Amino acid sequence: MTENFQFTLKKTDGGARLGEVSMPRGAIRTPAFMPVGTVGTVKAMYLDQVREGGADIILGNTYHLMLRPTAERVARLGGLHKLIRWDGPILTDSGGFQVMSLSGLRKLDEQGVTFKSHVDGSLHHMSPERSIEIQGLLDSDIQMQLDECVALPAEPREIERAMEMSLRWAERCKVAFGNQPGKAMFGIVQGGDIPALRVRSAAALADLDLKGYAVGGLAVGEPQAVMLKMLEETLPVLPTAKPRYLMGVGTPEDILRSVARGIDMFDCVMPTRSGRHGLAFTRRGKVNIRNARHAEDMRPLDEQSNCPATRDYSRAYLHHLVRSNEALGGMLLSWNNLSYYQELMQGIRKAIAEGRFADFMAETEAEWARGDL
Ligand code: PRF
Repeated sequence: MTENFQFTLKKTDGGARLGEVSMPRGAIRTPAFMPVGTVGTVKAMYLDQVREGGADIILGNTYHLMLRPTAERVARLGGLHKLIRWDGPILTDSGGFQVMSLSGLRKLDEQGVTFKSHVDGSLHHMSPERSIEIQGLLDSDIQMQLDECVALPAEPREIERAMEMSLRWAERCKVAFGNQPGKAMFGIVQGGDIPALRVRSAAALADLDLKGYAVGGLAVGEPQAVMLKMLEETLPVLPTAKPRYLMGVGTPEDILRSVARGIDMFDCVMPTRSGRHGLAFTRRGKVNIRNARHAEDMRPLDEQSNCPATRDYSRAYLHHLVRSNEALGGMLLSWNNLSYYQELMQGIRKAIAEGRFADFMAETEAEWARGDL
């Protein structure tokens, strides 16, 4: 742990990078997967389980928390860490992306975004400065610039306009954030599926000399091959000495392939959300526990796992719980899934350290392809 925010690149193996972010609240081993705790809870999980599973950092959302319980209330209560009982680092997303996907009526212009709350219909305005102010009230350790993410496919003119505005917002967020040695504000590369725009965005953000960089605007409707191509265009333009975070991604396969191209941090609702819907991620690929073939199967999902949800509970019971819409079903499958994701990240880090990431990736994908046990 250090007083300053610091990134150490320890080793590279092909495009893959092994590193560590250190900051006052703890260290983040990279490549890292950050479980999503949108409203101050990683849904259906105790934070002790999240920590024990191997998470060094979790995510929170400005959009949700500003509406309820409100950033000011969180600040009065002593900050997000104290409120939710997580003493490690927390990264908060800036709000723009969630406004676009969740709120009703919204208007976006140079000043920011005006939107209607999905909670009570009230009207709110968020500027780049207000987003940073809220993230500060939450006491977030890694704050994200306000940006505009355009869903794909989109018109090139529209992608360019949003990317240029996001760059101007990055500058405003940098000023609003100021100098906070133990914390960081990351810029977000936009530019849709257009290589030249991605390069321009990454180069302009690199000039701002931020503490880290996210790649946004991907996994928003384009094929995986396009996403990977955009990473190949973008990452060489970003400084190697700063962490790179791919926002909202993804499947275990997306993660492996993005690590291979130089991504250090990921977040995604997939392990928890799909767990609550009965989908289990395992060493042998995806398993839909609702399927009738599990109804009388007393074997666990994977007896070789260290996670109790994976190793100790029968498929028959998980099947019954999920089919009965019981809360415990979602809890056990979220636990299984987050454990699997963290086990994957641990395997990735070990493989890079040993200089055999390409082999690890091939072996892991081959295991998934063999299908369920
Ligand atoms: N911007 C922000 N948050 C995000 C995204 C983005 O582009 C994405 C896109 N995959 C997920 N979360 N601010």
